[in-house]
Amino acid sequence: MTVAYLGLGANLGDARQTLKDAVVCLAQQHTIAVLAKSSFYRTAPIDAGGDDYFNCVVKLETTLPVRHLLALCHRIEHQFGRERPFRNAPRTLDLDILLYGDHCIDEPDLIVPHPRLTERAFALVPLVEIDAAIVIPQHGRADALLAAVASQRIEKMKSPCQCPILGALAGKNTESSGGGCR
Ligand code: PH2
Ligand code: MG
Ligand code: MG
Repeated sequence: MTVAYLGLGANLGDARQTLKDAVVCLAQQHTIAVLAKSSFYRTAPIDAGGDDYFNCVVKLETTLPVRHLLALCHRIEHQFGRERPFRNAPRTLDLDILLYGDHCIDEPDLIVPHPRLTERAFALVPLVEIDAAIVIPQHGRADALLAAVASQRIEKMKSPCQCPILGALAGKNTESSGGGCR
């Protein structure tokens, strides 16, 4: 079992609903246990155009090797209608592996910790919300990096979980949320 952290982002379509459904979809996977989910945040696009993003971070435990987890992320993005017309194009759903245990991977198509994690408030802030003392391999404590990204606009949503998503996560029940894998 490995503890991993995924960053979720969306800025096309009903982005907030998509994030809710995507978290339920992750929780429905037999190979994954969702341990925690951050608040949802409305964030300014960084190095990207389009509307504001909604972002959150999910902490999970998985039996999947990292390559299988990456393939699962791509499959779920596809199920949620992800298209890739150009780099950093607006997207219905982006699922990034931020951390995978304390592994450091540097391969052409997979870099872990995520190479831009330390520079982005939309990933760091929800990560620290979940685990205040988390350490990013090769970088140190994540909370020590927050000051450097303080100029990036990020707004915590008041009640991201008014929907029955927490119940859905607890019981792995899709009926109550109407969400989950598409
Ligand atoms: N993702 C990007 C590029 N820029 N900006 C915000 N606010 N949120 C994102 O998730 C995001 C971004 C590339 O994946
Ligand atoms: Mg991304
Ligand atoms: Mg991505």
